[in-house]
Amino acid sequence: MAKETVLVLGANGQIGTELVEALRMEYGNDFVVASDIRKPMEIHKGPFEIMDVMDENRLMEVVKEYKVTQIYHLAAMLSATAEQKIKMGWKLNMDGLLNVLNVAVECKVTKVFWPSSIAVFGPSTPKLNTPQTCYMDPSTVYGISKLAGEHWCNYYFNKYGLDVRSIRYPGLIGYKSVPGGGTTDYAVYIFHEALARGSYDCFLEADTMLPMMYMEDAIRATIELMEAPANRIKTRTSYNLAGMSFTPGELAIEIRKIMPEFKITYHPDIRQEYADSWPKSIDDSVARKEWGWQPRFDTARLVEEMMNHCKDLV
Ligand code: AKB
Repeated sequence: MAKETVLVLGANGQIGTELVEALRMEYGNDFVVASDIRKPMEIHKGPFEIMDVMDENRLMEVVKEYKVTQIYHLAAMLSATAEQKIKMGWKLNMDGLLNVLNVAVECKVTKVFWPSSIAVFGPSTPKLNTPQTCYMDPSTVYGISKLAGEHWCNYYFNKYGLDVRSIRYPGLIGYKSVPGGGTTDYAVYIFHEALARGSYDCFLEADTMLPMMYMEDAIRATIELMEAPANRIKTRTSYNLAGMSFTPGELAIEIRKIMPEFKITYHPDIRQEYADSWPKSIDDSVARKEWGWQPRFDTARLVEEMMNHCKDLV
């Protein structure tokens, strides 16, 4: 196998923290360059570069210096934050992606990964078992940027032959890192609060069903997609991916199986609107068929893992 050098942009974020670790196991510490706009809290076990993805020249410099062959571009503003900072959210999510795609073509990077989201769907999209291809009318800046980004990926594939691959992540839940500025974040905070205080005040209604995934599944899916033979990747916008679906009320019931005294209250805020516009469950049959995707974690197993691991953090 040809030697790969991987660059991860947004390495300090929720996905980046875990992805860098997994990629370093796969490719070796020295062959995975982590980068972010700030130094990480923990010292990375391999190369780290401070970089703003908005700076195309600096990106080009780093790609050339390390002879990067693959880029994972994770730097983005999530749904709730982007609604507060509309222009900045659009600029970071769009210009950042275009910089990465341009540099990848210019420097002959062989593969690019870019995350899309269930936020590409909107109020007119079928809510149950949302198909891979259907009507999409995103109602958040984040969702609009992700839908446009999917089409930019497809454009670069068709026009320049750039091997760009993408997943529409559902809400991601892991214990190694915390999310920031998203709508599905409640499903991470609930575990930390349950263990710290025995209770959680949820910003979504009890019956708000959303598609979710345990981080271990999401990281494995990402690497499996990137390592799949190119001829199996027929979808160059982004793949639907499902793990599980639950409501805050159902999650609380699962937590009570381990912690019977756990209490939950509900005070929905503006994020309820974003959640209400998104699917409740996802049809990922295209990803299963084209590159063999299979989730391993259901809600019960996720709760068990999160309660076990988060208790060491309290
Ligand atoms: C968010 O809530 O904004 C993200 C997402 C669904 O992409 N987790």
